[in-house]
Amino acid sequence: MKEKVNQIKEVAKENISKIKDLQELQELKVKLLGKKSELTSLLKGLGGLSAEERPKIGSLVNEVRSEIEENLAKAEKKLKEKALAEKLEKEKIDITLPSVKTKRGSKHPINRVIEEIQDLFVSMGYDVIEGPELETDEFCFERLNLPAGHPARDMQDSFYITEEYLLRTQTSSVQARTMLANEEKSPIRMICTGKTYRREDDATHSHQFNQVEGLVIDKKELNVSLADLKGTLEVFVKKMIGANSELRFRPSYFPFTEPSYEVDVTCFKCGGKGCPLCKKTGWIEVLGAGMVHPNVLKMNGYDPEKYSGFAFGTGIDRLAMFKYGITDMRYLYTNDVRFLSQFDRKDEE
Ligand code: 2NM
Repeated sequence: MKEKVNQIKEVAKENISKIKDLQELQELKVKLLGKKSELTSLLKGLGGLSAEERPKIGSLVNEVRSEIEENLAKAEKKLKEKALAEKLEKEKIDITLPSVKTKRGSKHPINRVIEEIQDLFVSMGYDVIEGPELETDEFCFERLNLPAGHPARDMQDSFYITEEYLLRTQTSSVQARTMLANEEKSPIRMICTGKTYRREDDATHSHQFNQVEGLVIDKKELNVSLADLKGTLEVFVKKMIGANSELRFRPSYFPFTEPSYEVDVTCFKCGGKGCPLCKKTGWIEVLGAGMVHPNVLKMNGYDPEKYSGFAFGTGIDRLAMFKYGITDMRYLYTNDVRFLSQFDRKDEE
């Protein structure tokens, strides 16, 4: 009997060492340890043995059984490791292989300039505020001191959608909204950048363009003055156009400011000596500005006796053209990839 058990053990060992895959292992496990296995029938037959032999053979069978179980487990572990190693080898990725180049988009020059302007004014404590492009007559004209019939309304022919709604002709509608919405009538320091629309029909103007307009309002005793306006615009122009730029204020007219100015900057092409770009004047007009008209303050809930402020505005498209030396405005709108790809992200990486 003892020999029989040891023989089972040896045969099992031999068979386990020959297993090639997990399927075979499963089959062998059933054959060696299952209900119909030799070991199980030996255990079942223990009753026929003498009282002396029974425990000896019983414990031997159990010993062999656990030895077989252990060997099977070892074999299973080995097979699994082998399968994993094979899988890893088969699915190996060659990380030294050159990748397929993907084309990336680039930031549009207008958006670059917009972000630069926003960053600059945020650094001076301004809020950046957005507003709707589809505007009401009320905010686009009425509240900016351009009542119905005002001749200045003819200065820009607008895209009316209905009698009341139009595409905003200027971002100052957002200034009006900001003043009116400020219930505490607290000081304001804000800019608005965005698309504006005018019914232009000549070759040098687009019907859609981008503006930035700024507004500063504070208590009268704080005396927001023309000097503050000039200082602010100087910072703006030196950053956007050139550190050596000088400013020149020429009296002008806007319905929403009084006094009003057109602001020139030293020609960045000739440095002020005179060239075709500045039409030999040495100056290029870049901004409009002025002190906020008392009517505008009043109409938007600010008492002109208690508050004063300045405002300014300029076209972003023209600034982008100056900055990048773009000679034809249409490049900004026709989205030719050969043009756009020149504004890659080198300086942002
Ligand atoms: C300009 C020129 C001068 C301007 C005025 C205002 C408001 F609503 F606050 F009064 N916003 N923007 C303004 C003034 C804009 O653009 C050429």
